[in-house]
Amino acid sequence: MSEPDLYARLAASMARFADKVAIETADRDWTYRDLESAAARLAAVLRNRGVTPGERVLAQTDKSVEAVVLYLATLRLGAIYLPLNIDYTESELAYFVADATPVLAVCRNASRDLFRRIGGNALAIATLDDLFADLTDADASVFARQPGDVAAILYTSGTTGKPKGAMLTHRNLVSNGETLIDFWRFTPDDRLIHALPIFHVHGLFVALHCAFFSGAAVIFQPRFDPQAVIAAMPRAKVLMGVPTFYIRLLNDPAFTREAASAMRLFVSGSAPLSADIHRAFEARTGHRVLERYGMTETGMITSNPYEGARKAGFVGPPLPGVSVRIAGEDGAPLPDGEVGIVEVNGPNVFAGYWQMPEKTASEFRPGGWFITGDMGLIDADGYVQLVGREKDLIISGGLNVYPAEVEALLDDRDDVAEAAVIGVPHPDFGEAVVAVVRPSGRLDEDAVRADLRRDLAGFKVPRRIIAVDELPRNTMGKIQKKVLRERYADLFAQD
Ligand code: MLC
Ligand code: AMP
Repeated sequence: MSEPDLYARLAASMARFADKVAIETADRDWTYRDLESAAARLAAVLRNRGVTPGERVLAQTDKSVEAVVLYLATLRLGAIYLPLNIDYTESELAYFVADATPVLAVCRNASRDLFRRIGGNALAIATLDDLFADLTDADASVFARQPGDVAAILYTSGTTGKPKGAMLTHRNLVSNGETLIDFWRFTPDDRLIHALPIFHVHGLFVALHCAFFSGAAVIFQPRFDPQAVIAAMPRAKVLMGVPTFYIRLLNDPAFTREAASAMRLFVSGSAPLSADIHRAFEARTGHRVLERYGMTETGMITSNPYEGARKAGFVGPPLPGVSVRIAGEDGAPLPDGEVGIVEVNGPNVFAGYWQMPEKTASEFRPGGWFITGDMGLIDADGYVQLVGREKDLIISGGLNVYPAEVEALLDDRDDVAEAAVIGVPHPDFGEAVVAVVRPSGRLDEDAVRADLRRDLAGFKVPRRIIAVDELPRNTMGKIQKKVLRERYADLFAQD
């Protein structure tokens, strides 16, 4: 059989498991037939609103099954899905709209005017309610795509410059999904607790595709609430989360060995799971969290084994079909055990950044090796251990913050002479964003944070803004962030 496109792969599951529950919410159950039928009819509505194959459909919506149907309907039309964090502000959104030139923005009712301002005449605007109110019996036929065609664009920020739209192809998403359902032993009997946002790789592709490709059921929760997750566990089998989920579960006394006894698998990723949390989780529940490593540009790269040693502090060997090597700054591969930059190759690696051929070229080595910017080593057992990042990136609660973006806004202010934004250890978020600034006048920390919040999504706003007389510099005059990270390492330390 030829390689299916993503919609064909999903449609095969939706047909095969038609009578099974695909998604369970507090209000109703959706069978796979319900999903397929809604996607087919919503696709007709999208087509009437001007969506054609290859065009971008922007989605900035609350988490709902209707939003999942929008994703499926977009794929059915052969269009490109472009999900965005609900927390993004007007200036952030203006960039994405200008860069990706979507034909349709699906947004919250409260954001209509905003999208009208930034979108101009070429952008159609609708809420999910608008679109669903237009559903009729008419459906749109499936537009088949080639494996190398783009299915989705997900924006990731950059160390310098503007966010980049990672183009994920049908092959990327189908191959990674197939690999994961085999590797993590998904079956139609599984039930996955879904408490992640659906605008990132983790909640949208890893979690939903594992369930949908295997005909499993999703227990769909609007956001991560430890009590709701614990309440769902007796009838669930799998949880996928960022480390903050596991930290918060352990902080809840209701999370006991009994509460977790029906579960077969806890997966963690998107940020480092500390060895301490891994061990505390095992001591509490008897389960060893299965940590895996991935990236927007590559999908999932490595995973600890389902059977076999799940090593605390390691992200496991490369997934089947995925190749990983450790390289020096010059791209020369390093022997096992040596620390270098992690490079990845395989059918999971993205097609490049949307309309940025030069940026794309600079992040690949010859032969298709993608430079992740993560630092790591491969041990004698073939397991990857991540030891840090070469890229100047902060990961807070599984969400990425690039210091340059925050520093640029701070540097623009009259009351700030210069600023350095760093990540420091945080007991809940893993890392927290902190700004260390040299003021050029009176500086009111709360006012600065409030101003930043107007331009930045909440998770990017520094938790603390610390005024200092002088920022430490090396002999080249460059700010020494390492010194600052050490100085403020205990800022959020728990007693
Ligand atoms: C929310 N806030 C955060 C935050 N999330 N601040 C720092 N870091 C975060 N991660 C801010 C909000 O803006 C708000 O600020 C305040 O905290 C409370 O918001 P909230 O919505 O109540 O927060 P909460 O529900 O507690 O969310 C925390 C969280 C959530 C950890 C549950 O962020 C989450 O679900 N994270 C998962 C992200 C994810 O899916 N990452 C995968 C990326 S894919 P204010 O000021 O507005 O009040 C990837 C590849 C891979 O990395 O390998 O998977
Ligand atoms: P994103 O750009 O949101 O896709 O984030 C990808 C980055 O998240 C990777 O480059 C890593 O730095 C980080 N990451 C993902 N999974 C893990 C993990 N298990 N351990 C450590 N870092 C991780």
